[in-house]
Amino acid sequence: MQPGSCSPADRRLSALARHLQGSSAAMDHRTTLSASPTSGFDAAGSVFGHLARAPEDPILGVTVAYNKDRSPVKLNLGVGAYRTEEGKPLVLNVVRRAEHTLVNDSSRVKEYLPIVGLADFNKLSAKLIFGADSPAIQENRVTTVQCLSGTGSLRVGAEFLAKHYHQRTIYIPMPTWGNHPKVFTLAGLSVKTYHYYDPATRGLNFQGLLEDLGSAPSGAIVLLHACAHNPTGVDPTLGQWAQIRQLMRSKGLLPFFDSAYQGFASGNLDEDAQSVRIFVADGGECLVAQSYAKNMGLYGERVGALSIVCKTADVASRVESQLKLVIRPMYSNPPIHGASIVATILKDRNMFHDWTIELKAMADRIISMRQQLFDALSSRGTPGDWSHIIKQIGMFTFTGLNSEQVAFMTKEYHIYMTSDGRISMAGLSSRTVPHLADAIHAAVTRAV
Ligand code: KET
Repeated sequence: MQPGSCSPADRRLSALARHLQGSSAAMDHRTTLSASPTSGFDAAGSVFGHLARAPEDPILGVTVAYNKDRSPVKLNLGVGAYRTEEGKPLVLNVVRRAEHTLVNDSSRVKEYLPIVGLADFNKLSAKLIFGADSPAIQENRVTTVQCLSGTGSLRVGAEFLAKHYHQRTIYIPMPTWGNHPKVFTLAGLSVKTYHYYDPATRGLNFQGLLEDLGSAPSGAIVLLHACAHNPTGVDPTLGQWAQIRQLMRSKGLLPFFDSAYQGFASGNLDEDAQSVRIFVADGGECLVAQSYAKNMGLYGERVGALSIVCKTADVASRVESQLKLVIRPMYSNPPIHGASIVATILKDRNMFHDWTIELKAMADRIISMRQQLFDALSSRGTPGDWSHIIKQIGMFTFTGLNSEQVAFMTKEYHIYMTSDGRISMAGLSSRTVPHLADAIHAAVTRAV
């Protein structure tokens, strides 16, 4: 497929764009209506009576449905959130320690942070993703702003690009995290897709990716998952990353990395940052959105960062001045607590070390769940090749189960997952693997 030609995914994106435009047009219309004292109200007198009920979010809505289920065997493999072997959410020990340090420090106050957030947090976040010895950091060519987790970082980056970058088209992989097209479209970018996943091999469609990016218009923005691609669990090899970089730089395509899983793919923070570092090493420009939701388990603290690597220190400081104009009217300045936890851990050698151990333990538990699920399906003789369960990496397995099979597993086995067949391996435990394997076996042997 040529980029620009109309694939089903592109058509869905255009429909989303039309829908979003339609709702603002409708809003203008209603503004006019409600100015009249006799219209804009429903029978009960509500000015909002005309609203249709919106569907639940495809990922977070899975948790809503799960919470309503009263079955004792119910299992939530929807949202990408780590659970222990006991199926409980985990607060890392190192996070507890950092919080104690913060609470016991009576010199700490609750003043507003600057618009760009906590200075230490920003510096240390840049080092974490680009490497402590990164020339871009040493040359002050990187501006980093604290944002509301990964999503907020993507949104601020997208708003900045829509306002100041000459190309408004962003290419996202197909498939990708379901929120990507919405974040970018609402920020004012026009979204197109590039081939990424090959359902036949359950691996990377590298040829399709190269062809699509090769025919993208010069200057287009390209969204890349730094590691542990969501939902497929399929990443390019380092050699393939080198080729992607070469192609993108030769065409002047602008990389926008989404790094939501640093440390979760391999268990090693540096290894999982290699894709980003390959791009930064050539001296070119790029954007990176970082999240601490998964790798520090700080989901609800909403802590992340947007970094923009520029050609010169002077450009970077002007970019930062403009980022402040994007952030100030959006949420003024970011919250202090989560960023303080991260900064406390990243700047203390011992705490940093302890974090890497806990992170590796989470990554290893996920890898062991992969093996256990694969073994459980093999021992049941479940039809099909399930080796992708152990080949894919990161938090998710893209099982290949279709939406009917997923619906069957939810109805009959109380197993909750997104309708595209993605399961969060982090939500599994040795205790629940047999139940999931039974459900998959039944779904592929009995369901349509
Ligand atoms: N990028 C990717 C690729 C991603 O999977 C997520 C979250 C985010 C960004 C945003 O994370 P934040 O919490 O804003 O730092 N994904 C999981 C949760 C969600 O959908 O919000 C998920 O896919 O289950």
